[in-house]
Amino acid sequence: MENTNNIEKQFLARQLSLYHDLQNGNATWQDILNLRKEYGYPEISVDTLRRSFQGIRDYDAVGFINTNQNNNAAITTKESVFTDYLNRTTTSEKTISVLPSEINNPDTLLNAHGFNPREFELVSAKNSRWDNNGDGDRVRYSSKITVRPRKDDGITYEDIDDYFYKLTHTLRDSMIVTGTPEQYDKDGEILEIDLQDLHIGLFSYGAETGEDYDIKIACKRVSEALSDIKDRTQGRKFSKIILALLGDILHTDNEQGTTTKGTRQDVDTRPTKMFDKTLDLLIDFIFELGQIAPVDVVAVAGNHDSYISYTLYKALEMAYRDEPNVVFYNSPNPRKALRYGKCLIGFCHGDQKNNSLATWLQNEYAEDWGKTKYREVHCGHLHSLHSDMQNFEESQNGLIVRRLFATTSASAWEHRQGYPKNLKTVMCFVWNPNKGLREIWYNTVD
Ligand SMILES: [Mn+2]
Repeated sequence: MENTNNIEKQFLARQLSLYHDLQNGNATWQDILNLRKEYGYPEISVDTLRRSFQGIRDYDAVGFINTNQNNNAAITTKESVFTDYLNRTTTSEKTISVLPSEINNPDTLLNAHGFNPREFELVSAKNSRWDNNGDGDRVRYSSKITVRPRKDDGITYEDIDDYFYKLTHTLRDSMIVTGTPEQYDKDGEILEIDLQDLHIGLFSYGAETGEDYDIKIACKRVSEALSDIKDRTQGRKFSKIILALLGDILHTDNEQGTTTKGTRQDVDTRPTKMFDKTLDLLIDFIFELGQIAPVDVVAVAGNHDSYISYTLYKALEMAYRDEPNVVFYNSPNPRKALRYGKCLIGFCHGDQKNNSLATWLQNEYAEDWGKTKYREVHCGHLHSLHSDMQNFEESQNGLIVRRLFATTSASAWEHRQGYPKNLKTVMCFVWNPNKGLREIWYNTVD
């Protein structure tokens, strides 16, 4: 008997719930008839049913019917979603539980019905307070809303926030290799790109030296070289890109506008700005390379920037700390080497004693030396061919040493010395791990 009683209570509760839905326009008399049928009650006509509710209607109208009973938990209400494709609207009907103060907030209603407020806007809403059985201060409502997709130009405050957030976080958010880089082939060749002697921060007055140079020009040259390099990689695949940062990327090392050892320089601007612009430039540079293939960044200090370059490289490494396809070789050691198959490439700035340029690699990387057949040392520092070491390229003792060109212009001091004008070029080397060096690219910008 107890059980039968519970079922009857459940029926009565559901019927009452439907009756309230009906008054709110969310149910029909036929829904109530269907419910009666489900519980085994004899069929009656709609008219009879309606009349039978007259008494309930009277009591309910003055609040005598308390629906806030324990067995209301058994009440199930219908949920429905109807989409009108012609008018591009969707009508959702369900029981929601929200704070009474929020019931007129379109975003609250959209969220409660499972629509993203940034994608949909509210066309109409009808909410009938049901009971106080919500969570905490929340109240349950029988809710029916009609929504439509926002137009494309429907910009929200969140969109604006997003836009500015992305401006400063673009690189981190859309990071390089969410999948496989576009031109990656594990059996492909290796592209080495060398940046050295950019001397970002150097100021040169064209009337005095024949050629203007400042931060803007410095960064522009690097960007131009990069787009040239990207053009040349079109249709090709690489297993790896090496970005070698070989020192004197920054022109000065301190607030006094001098090199590390204290030689005064002609500077374009504040050292903080020099640092910021260079960091942005290199973050962008690596980002672009990362679209092509995984990147190894190997970095050494120069004689102009031996301290500040260390912080620059560390900042760069931090920018890519969550990116497993960008690997940094960033120790403070001024000489480093990387081995790929039968190739061993040594990197240094080039300001050490000339007679050690051709010997440090076999001394400091003896094991790698023994395992390789093709060995080179790449360095910068002199910007061009003038030097004690007369040749741009020297081959001796199973090693080729290459002095690389730079993209910087001459300072007033260098111009006065009469040094020859440089070829302004970013040099690239294409390596085959088994066959050694295959190509040298000159990406000349000016
Ligand atoms: Mn140098």
